Amino acid sequence: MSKRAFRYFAIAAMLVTALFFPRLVLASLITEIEPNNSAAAAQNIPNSSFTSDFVAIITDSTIFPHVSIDGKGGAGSTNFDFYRFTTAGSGIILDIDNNGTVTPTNPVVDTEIAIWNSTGLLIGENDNMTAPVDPGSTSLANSFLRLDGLPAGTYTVAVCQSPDCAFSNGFGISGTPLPSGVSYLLHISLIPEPSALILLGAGLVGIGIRRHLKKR
Ligand SMILES: [Ca+2]
Ligand SMILES: [Ca+2]
Ligand SMILES: [Ca+2]
Ligand SMILES: [Ca+2]
Repeated sequence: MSKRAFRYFAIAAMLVTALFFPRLVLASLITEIEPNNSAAAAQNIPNSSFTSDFVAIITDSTIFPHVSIDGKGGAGSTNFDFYRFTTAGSGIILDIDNNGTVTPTNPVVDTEIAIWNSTGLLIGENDNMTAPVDPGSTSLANSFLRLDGLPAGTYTVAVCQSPDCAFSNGFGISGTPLPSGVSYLLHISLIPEPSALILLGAGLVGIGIRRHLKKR
């Protein structure tokens, strides 16, 4: 193959990949770092990793800053996955997606998730999302949780294998971790304060008016 032909081939391959495997072009993808098996060892997700880039499988991705974590199951009876992040906003969305490949060794990821505030108070948990299946998932067994009206602060999230997980105050968790061979995407979205959304809307309207006036 000539150099030029190879270049065209490489570009075509990239376009096909971007078209059919959108998970590979997630705007902000973080790889899970083990061990993260307890709240004390939670993986810190820095604010700098949240973006507002468009991602089709994330709710209102251009409005809500979001990050995606490429997580994996593993060996061990206490191998839960904990993540921690800080928000100045008023709401949080936690969205588990199958990580693209559903195979015999990576079947539907039947997760359970939980979230605690900075004092260890359990403020939410979910096993299965309610229908319809949200974008990025192929099964209702993927977890999805939206919480609104939260104070700014630091929050801790855990991922566990359904159906025998139990969560409790004080970052308590028991049950079965996700097994080896399973991979998942955890999208975390931060919903801004309503006042910030109004400002954002006003800004967009302003840009629209400026463009309109320029055209005239
Ligand atoms: Ca893991
Ligand atoms: Ca872990
Ligand atoms: Ca999803
Ligand atoms: Ca589930």
